[in-house]
Amino acid sequence: MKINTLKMSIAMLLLIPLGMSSCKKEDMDDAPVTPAAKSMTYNYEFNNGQVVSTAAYKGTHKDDLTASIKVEESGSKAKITVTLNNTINGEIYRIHSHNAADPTTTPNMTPYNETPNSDVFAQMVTGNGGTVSVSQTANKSYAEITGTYDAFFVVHDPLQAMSTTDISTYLFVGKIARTQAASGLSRGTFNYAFNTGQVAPAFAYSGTHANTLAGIINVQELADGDSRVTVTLENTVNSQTYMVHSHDKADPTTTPNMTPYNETPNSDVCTVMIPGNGATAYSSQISTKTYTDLTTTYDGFFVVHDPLQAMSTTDPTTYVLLGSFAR
Ligand SMILES: [Cu+2]
Repeated sequence: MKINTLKMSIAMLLLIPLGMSSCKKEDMDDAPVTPAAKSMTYNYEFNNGQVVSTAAYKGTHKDDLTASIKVEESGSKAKITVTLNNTINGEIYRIHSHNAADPTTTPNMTPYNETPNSDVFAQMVTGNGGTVSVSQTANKSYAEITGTYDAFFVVHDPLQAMSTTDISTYLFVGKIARTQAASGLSRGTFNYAFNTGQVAPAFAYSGTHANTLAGIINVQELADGDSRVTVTLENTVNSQTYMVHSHDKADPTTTPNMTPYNETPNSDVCTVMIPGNGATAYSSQISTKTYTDLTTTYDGFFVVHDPLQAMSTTDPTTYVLLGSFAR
C-alpha cells in the first residue's frame, strides 16, 4: 500500500508540469490554424543511363546540368515547378511529362506515350547560363501527382533534333515526382594549370598564348560501364580551335622520336576539338573505358596543343596544358 501511494504521488508530481504546459498550449491554439500546404521536391541526376543503361545521354550538352521538380498542393490541384541549373544561355529546353505505357501497345515500343501529357506538364524554358524555372498547375491533385500518377519526366536536348523515341537524346529521364534511387555513379574532376614545366622543366610552354588558360577534365561513370569525358578550357582565345588529346605514355627508347608517349592520340579516351570563344569552352566524348580504368590504371598525358602555332607532336613546349590524364 505504502509503496503504491508513493508511486502515485511521484506520478502526479510528474504530471503536474505536463498538465500546466498543455493548458497553455490549448490557449494558444484557440486561433484557427490553416494546415500548411503540402510540398515535396525531387532531384534528378543528368541522364547517365540510370533508367535505361544503354541510353545514357550522347550529345554535346555539358553533363553538369541538374534538375529538380517541386510539387506543391494548390487547392485541389498540384502546382509543378521544374528548375534546371547550369543551362545554356538562349537555348530552349522542352520539359515534358510522358505517361507510362505498356511498350507492347505503343507504336515504337516505348514504355511511355510519345505525346506528352499537357494536362500535367508540357512546358519550355529558355536557358540563361544559370538557373531557370518553369511552372504548371496540373489537372491532378497533390496526392495523385506524388502517389498514383505514373509518368516519365523528360528534358529534351535543345542542341539536337528532338526525338521522342531515342532516350540517349534526353538530358533527364526518370519517374516524375518520385524519389530517384541513388545511382552510385562516380564523377571525377581533375584540374590543370598552364604548362609552366610541371611535368618536366624542359617542357615548359614557349609561345604567345596567354598563361591564363586552364583546363578541367571531368570523367563521368555511365551505367553501362562506359565513361563520358568532358574537357573544359577557361580563358580561351576567341576563334581559335584547341586540339585536346590523351597521348598514351610510352617508353621513349621505343618511340620514333624518343617521345615519352605515343604521338598518335588515343581516340578511345580523349580526342576532341574545342572552339575557343574568349571565355570558357568545352567538348566531350564517350570512352569505352570504365571510370576506374580511366582514373586509376590508364596511363596517358593530357595534352592541349597551342592553336597559335603549328601543331607538333614531338615538341612539348608547344603544349599549353600538359599533365597526367585524369589524375
Ligand atoms: Cu595531341
